[in-house]
Amino acid sequence: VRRLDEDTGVATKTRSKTKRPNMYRVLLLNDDFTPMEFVVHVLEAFFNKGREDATRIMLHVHHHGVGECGVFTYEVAETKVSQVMNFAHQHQHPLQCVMEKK
Ligand code: NFA
Repeated sequence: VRRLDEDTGVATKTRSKTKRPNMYRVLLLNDDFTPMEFVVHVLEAFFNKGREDATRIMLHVHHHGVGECGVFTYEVAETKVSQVMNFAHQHQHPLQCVMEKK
């Protein structure tokens, strides 16, 4: 958008301020050891999923190897990944959580 500075008389082309942020998918990866119920709990506790949705996503990961938990801005996605990785490690489960740019 062109803007004219009334004092200096300088016209400048500035960026329109509504810039959409880059978005990141947060993914869970399948493994052979993490209990299904633990994965459902993670989806409920950290991704605000209801029991039905959480179970559907867990089974998708179990059968396809990877599945989406949500889409977030960089900082939020990073926080989710850290929270899940810390929680899984605390419970001695090998569950992996990663993020990827959309
Ligand atoms: N595959 C795991 C099992 O059979 C369950 C699981 C699902 C693990 C989704 C990780 C992610 N116990």
